[in-house]
Amino acid sequence: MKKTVMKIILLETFLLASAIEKPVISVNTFSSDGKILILESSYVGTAVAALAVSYHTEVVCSIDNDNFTLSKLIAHTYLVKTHATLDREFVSSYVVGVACEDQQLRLSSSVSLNIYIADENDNSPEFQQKSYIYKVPENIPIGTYIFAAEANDQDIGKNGEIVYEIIPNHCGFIIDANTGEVMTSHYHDRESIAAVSFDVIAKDQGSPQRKSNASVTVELQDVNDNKPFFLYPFDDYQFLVSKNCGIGTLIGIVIAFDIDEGRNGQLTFSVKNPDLPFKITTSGEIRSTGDMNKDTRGLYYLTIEASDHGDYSLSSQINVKIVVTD
Ligand SMILES: *[C@@H]1O[C@H](CO)[C@@H](O)[C@H](O)[C@H]1NC(C)=O
Ligand SMILES: *[C@@H]1O[C@H](CO)[C@@H](O)[C@H](O)[C@H]1NC(C)=O
Ligand SMILES: [Ca+2]
Ligand SMILES: [Ca+2]
Ligand SMILES: [Ca+2]
Ligand SMILES: [Ca+2]
Repeated sequence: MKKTVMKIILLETFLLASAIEKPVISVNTFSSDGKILILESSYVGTAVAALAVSYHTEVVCSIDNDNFTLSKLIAHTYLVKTHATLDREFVSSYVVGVACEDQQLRLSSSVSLNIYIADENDNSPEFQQKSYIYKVPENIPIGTYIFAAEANDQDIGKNGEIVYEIIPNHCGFIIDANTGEVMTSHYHDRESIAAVSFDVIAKDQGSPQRKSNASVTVELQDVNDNKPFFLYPFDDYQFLVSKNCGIGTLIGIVIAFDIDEGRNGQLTFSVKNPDLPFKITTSGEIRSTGDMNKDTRGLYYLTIEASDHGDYSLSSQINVKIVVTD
């Protein structure tokens, strides 16, 4: 009698043990390497993995991340689908738990899914500034560094790899395609063009390619690189002055010009023959400083100089004759 009872108990234990297996969840990732990778632009409802669940009676499965849902495809098979739009630049991977519980036996199993969001080229490079203004002296050596245009792209890999260029490419500046460093490639003469404008373009290497631009203006600062020149009169010009004219009489005017800017273009005139009875005013008027009635020479050779006010002053001279008439 005792023996039989033991036997029955053993048999029941054995039966229960085989029935009391937990649900078994196996994951199909749709990829050969077992990794779950989904493009960030995938529409809501895209399946990312399938789960095969084995169980004995009835099972209820749940997912612990509201960016994904679980939907039953057929008996024993569930699909994990996206339930939100994804943005790799915001969240690049998720760890999602799925648990399945056998409803009668109250036994559950769970799996953890690592879902990686694959990058798409959905961001353009962005410049830190939309426009740049720099001032540089004119005629600086070719190859002088001006500034580095810097753009950032939120994407990764080729999608975020930036190559720079300048448009138009013959504006006298070049850009390092990789670093964005802008340098001069010509001499820039302020007297020809006072400011040079161009665009810098940043292109990513994604497909399709995305790009953006920023405008650059380089203003050329004046350097005193031009001598004054005389517009009037020409060299050896002959002015006439009557003997009867008094001190301070206007004998003639000279006109000179300097194409530089500011002090570099402002002029002062002087007579280089201090012993002669003539002077020149700031406005270029040659006037007598002596009484021409007492003149005995009849003819004077005058050297007139125009000098600019640059730090290293430049000057030009002309020679004129003054003939004293009766
Ligand atoms: C769902 O995704 C959003 C970003 O798209 C994130 O802020 C949120 O934390 C995610 N939810 C969970 C439970 O991970
Ligand atoms: C720069 O961008 C503006 C608009 O953002 C566009 O109008 C212009 O044509 C672009 N310039 C170049 C050279 O691509
Ligand atoms: Ca992206
Ligand atoms: Ca990009
Ligand atoms: Ca100049
Ligand atoms: Ca000058």
